[in-house]
Order: sequence, then structure tokens, then C-alpha cells
Amino acid sequence: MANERLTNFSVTEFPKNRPYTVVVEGNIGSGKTTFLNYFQQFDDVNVLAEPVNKWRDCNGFNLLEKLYSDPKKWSFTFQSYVQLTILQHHTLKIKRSIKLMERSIYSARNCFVEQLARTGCIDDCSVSVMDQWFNWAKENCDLCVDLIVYLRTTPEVAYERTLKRNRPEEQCIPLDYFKDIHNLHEEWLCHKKFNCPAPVLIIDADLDQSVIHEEYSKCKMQIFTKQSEKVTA
Ligand code: 8LK
Repeated sequence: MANERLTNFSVTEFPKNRPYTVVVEGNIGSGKTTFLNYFQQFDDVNVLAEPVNKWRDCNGFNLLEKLYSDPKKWSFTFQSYVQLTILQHHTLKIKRSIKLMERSIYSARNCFVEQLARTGCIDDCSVSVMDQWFNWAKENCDLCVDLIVYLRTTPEVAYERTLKRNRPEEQCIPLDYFKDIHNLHEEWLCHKKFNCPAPVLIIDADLDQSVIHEEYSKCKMQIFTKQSEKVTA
């Protein structure tokens, strides 16, 4: 399937002066990497995976490891750096017509920072500082998103997959954290309790790896059909 172009399938009107931007959202272990890998094959898609390696090596500091070993101490530092590196993805100029990003400044705030605030790992004062940056960025940068693809899993499936993935920093995350992050995705993307910047396409990501490619292939057509015809759940 090399050289295949997604725009060939498309009846979407693409924006003129910026790429058509899709962000993929979901819990840890929801299959975002598999989703991104599937779309790597298209010549007109620029895939921007989450910059986890930067988070694991910020001038030699492993912020991800620090976050999980002492969330009260490191959440603000970690989330500040996440916000910066995700903003770099939002504003990155690319030549291809479609930008596919893993997560966004919106999930950073509505899911991860919100969870830390609700559980007292980050204080209101720190959240206010992050919000000031967030609002400034929204007003001064192009953070447009055309579509959110939500890989919806049950927390238990996401938890099991994360244990199997075996990223050392994540092995101590309790199931309750997956439940919190799941509930916040639901509040944001299904119940629209927070600002939702684009239509949402929901995919059942509990499905086994063996059938998930077929699901993505179907989704490929849906992603690039006109907004008015889009099926949103
Ligand atoms: O996604 C890689 C790891 O980073 C995973 O353990 C969850 C964590 N993470 C986080 O705590 N806060 C985040 C993101 C990821 C992504 C955003 C936008 N905010």
C-alpha cells in the first residue's frame, strides 16, 4: 500500500492555509501507537507521536519517572514540559496536507492536569499558571483541530495492555488512575463537560489487535468524509 494517499478517498474540503488536523485521544494503553502506525503508510499524512522520549530525557532528567515516583512533587514540572512539547506539535509547520497528532493541549488540560488537580497532586495556584499559558497559546497560536478520534477502552483493558507494554515508569500505575483518566475522557469527549474543539469520532478500542486494523480501515473513510455526514456518538 506504499504511496497511497488519504486525500484520494476524500470528499472533505481541506483547509487552505493549514493542514487538516486530526488528534487521536484515549487512555494510556488504548492503542494510540498502533493507530498512528497504521496511518504512517499514507504519503499525505504527517504523523506526530507523543514526544515521550523528550519527557524521559529533558537535559538528562527523566521527568516521566519523576512524575510517577513522586506525583505531588513533580506534576507541575512534568505537565509544564508536556504543555510546551505538545504546543510545538500543534504549531509545527508541515508540508503534507494532513497532520495526525497523538494527544493535544486539550487532553493535557482536560484529562491529565484535571486529574492531578482533583486528586490534590497539583495545587490551584499551579493550575492557574498553566491555564494562563494555555489561554495565551489559544489566543496567539493556531491550535485548530478538525477532528478528534477517541480510542475508547474500558479502564481494565487499558491497564492490562500497559502492564504488557512494559514501559518501566508505568508499571506502578494503579488501576484507579486508569479509571480516573477514562472518566475524564468520557466527561470531555462524550458528555462535553469541557471545551471540545472539534467533532469526535469514537472507536471501540477494546477490540483485539487482530481485528483492529479493519476497524481503522473503516475509520479511514469516516475520517475523511464531509463534516456534515460524520457519525459522532
Ligand atoms: O503517554 C505517555 C505517558 O505520559 C503515560 O504514562 C501518561 C503520561 N502523560 C501524562 O501524564 N500527561 C499527559 C500525557 C501523557 C499527554 C498529555 C497531553 N498529558
